[in-house]
Amino acid sequence: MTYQNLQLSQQDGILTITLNRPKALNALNTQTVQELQSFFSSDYRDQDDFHGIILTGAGDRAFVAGADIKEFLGVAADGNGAAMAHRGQQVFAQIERFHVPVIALVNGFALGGGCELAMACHMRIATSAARFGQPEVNLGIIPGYGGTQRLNQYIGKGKATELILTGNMIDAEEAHRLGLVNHVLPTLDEARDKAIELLTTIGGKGPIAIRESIRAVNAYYDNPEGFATEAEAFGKATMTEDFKEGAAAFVEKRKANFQGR
Ligand code: CO8
Repeated sequence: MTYQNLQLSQQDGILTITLNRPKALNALNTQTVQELQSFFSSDYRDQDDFHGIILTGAGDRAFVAGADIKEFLGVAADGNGAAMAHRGQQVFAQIERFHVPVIALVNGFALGGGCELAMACHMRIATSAARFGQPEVNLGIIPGYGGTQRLNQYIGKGKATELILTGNMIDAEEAHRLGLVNHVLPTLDEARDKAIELLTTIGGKGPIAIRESIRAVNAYYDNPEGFATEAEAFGKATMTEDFKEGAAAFVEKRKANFQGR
């Protein structure tokens, strides 16, 4: 399969997948989500000659700045919000369940769907320039790709609720302190080296042990009801005037004026 928005390169058994829409800060449009689905849809592939994946964003500004607001405004307003969230959740679950470790290498913004994508990976390594957040409330909506579920898992309910309700961003050091990020390194090269070091260590272990460890760790957090509630609530929020106002305010680069309807 050839990809439009994903760049794949492989070295020493480590596959790097780069989301490549730097002008839109690598925002996740439908095409990109479909390409991620296509890549991660297989369970166990005997022919794979890689033992770990680094998932990263192109350019020096962002990992992923969220779902592509300009694109999903039209689709979600047609009443497809819940279905869109559900589809994205399934793709992110494929990443979380992938049989080899996937490390998010975060250099810059990981916001909204971007933070959710990083959280679906098995580990996160950030540069000092990384910024994390779930700013959906600024658009009059809520996280839809598992953010309300996985942020709790990493940083606990109190802090997760604060970030989701305020839309505030945190820097890499705070994300590390809270447990959202595994390691923070000053530069992208150092962060990449750390990801390679971890994946190389893991690559020396038994592949079946690694695969089954991933499966068992995930089992502890398996909560389909929470994800279903999120998709339904996301859909509800996309049907509001507040969402139209929030998205218009983003495009017009101004503060939104929400009316609660
Ligand atoms: N979608 C589309 N375009 C984007 C996005 C985005 N999420 N983020 C940035 N861009 C574009 C900007 O529109 C701008 O384009 P242009 O040059 O044509 O005006 C370009 O990228 C550069 O961005 P800025 O000019 O805004 O750069 P700044 O340095 O001023 O600000 C920020 C950087 C802070 C990252 C700012 O761009 C921002 O706030 N972006 C939006 C972040 C956000 O709200 N993300 C959450 C989106 S909602 C979401 O992810 C929901 C997930 C679940 C969806 C489930 C169903 C689809």
